Amino acid sequence: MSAHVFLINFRNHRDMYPPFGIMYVADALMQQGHRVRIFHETGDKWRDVVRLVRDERPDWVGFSTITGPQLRPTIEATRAVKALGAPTVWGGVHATIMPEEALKEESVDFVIVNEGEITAQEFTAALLEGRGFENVLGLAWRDQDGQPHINPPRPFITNLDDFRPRWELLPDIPAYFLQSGPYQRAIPVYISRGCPFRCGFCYNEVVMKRTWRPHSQAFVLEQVRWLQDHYGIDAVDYADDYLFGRIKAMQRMVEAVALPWSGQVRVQLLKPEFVQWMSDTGCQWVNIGAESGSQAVLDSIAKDQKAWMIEWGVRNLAEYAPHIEANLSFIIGLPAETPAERRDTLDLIERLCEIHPNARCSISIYMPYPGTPLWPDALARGYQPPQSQMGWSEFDIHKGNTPWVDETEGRIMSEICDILFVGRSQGHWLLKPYYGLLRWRWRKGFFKWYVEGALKTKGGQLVERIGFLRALRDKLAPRLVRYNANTHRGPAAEAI
Ligand code: B12
Ligand code: SF4
Repeated sequence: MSAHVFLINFRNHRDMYPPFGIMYVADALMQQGHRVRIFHETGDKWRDVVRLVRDERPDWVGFSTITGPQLRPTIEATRAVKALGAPTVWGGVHATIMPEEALKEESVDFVIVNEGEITAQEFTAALLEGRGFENVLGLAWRDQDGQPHINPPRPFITNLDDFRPRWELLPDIPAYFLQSGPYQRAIPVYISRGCPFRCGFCYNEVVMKRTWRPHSQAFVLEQVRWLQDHYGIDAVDYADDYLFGRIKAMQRMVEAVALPWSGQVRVQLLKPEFVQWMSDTGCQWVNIGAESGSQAVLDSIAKDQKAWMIEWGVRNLAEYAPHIEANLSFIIGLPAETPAERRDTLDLIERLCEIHPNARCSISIYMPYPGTPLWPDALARGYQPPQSQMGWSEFDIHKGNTPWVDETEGRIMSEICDILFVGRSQGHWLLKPYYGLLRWRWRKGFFKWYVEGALKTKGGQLVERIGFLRALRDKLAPRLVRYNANTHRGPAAEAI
């Protein structure tokens, strides 16, 4: 008996990363002869997907979930699919960290917890054969009386190579190309799972249990060569949580792939010799979880990193491989952070951007996730988790999510950081006073009465409504402002 399955991942308009989770689950199902369709759509397209469910009547419909705004279209679509009578299944990190909560959303029939490949196979078999679900490891479900059941967890897949991401199910692979330095056809690949570290805010300790598993070199090479032969990719972006889970082995992997690359590194790796190796092997950019400029905050989240190393690592990059772009991410509003420690982070961001012309520093506002090591602390400090799945969709790393970060100030801080230190926008002399004001705010840590932001939003809305003003803006904005188009994929007006 074979099933017809829809797997759906809603994305926001700026994110164009292949939906690896459902690409792997699709492979597991296809290996067993099932028919699978993948949808990777922006949230506003959810009705179109539901229309196809009505027309094609799949045996079950699966949704990939991440905590935050992406949940809203996921919930809308799940409700509509459920109303059509198709069984609904949630998977992905969000559903994994709160399966019982997810089942409280009445439209969710099943949750596949953690790695989905084998659980999806066994679940499909049980569904088609009309068997009970109690023996499917890693499945959460409701019985006929509506009682939730969380089955025992499924052990991790021992050989990652047993499953491969089904690229051929994506309708438009070139849509996932990124720019990587001078290379225009870089594509994300995913070659390991997990991370050996234990950062207190991260999903890794609770979901991946600090394990780290790579694909074999032969597997990675086969995938990359296929993408080269069929789509002419000219660089890769290693999308892994932590690329260098085993340093020497992964260096050999990068050398064997022999394509310009980007990926995650921790600052302690950035010794001169390592930076030289990165440069020699064609590294174009790196993502670095810097998190905080304060040692006390880093210790409170078990980052296992010295604060001075952030500046030291970025200095080494600037000295030995200045063409490598460093994307450093920071978290504001971690539970133990004092105002002075927040100041340390804001100051550090400014210094890093002075040290390295190719450093981009972004901030996220802390969001507590259930099960993460910091969760009990967040609750103890008065954080009240949302009571519904729609409530979790309000989470947003660009605004305050906890009682100790004001929602609006978080948003303002995030926007100013984006303009000054991610886009590194620079303006025509006419815009100088405006940028000066933003910089003053940053130095003073003053994120109230954001009049210039409100004026910009109102002005932007007006311009958007009037045809000739819109055309004028599109013509003038690129001349008035210089910004990093790679990090600011939106229109020029968003970078000002
Ligand atoms: C690449 C990546 C992105 C990409 C693309 C994400 C995508 N298309 O899914 C981009 C850059 C767009 C991105 C954005 C964000 N991300 Co992100 N991202 C990742 C990263 C590094 C890899 C995701 C991935 O491809 N994994 C590989 C696959 C194989 O694993 P998987 O997705 O977990 O899938 C497996 C299982 O979960 C399950 N499964 C997944 N989906 C489904 C669906 C069904 C039906 C079934 C049965 C099973 C199943 O089976 C899969 C195979 O075993 C993860 C960390 C990680 N390692 O997972 C963070 C991660 C998922 N991201 C995270 C976050 C917070 C975000 C953002 C909210 C951050 C932001 N900038 O706002 C946004 C949200 C984007 C959105 N769509 O709303 C968090 C999520 C935490 C949470 N509580 O949900 C993570 C875990 C990072 C972290 N360390 O905390 N992200
Ligand atoms: S190093 Fe990155 S992926 Fe690993 S636990 Fe820390 S935040 Fe998570």
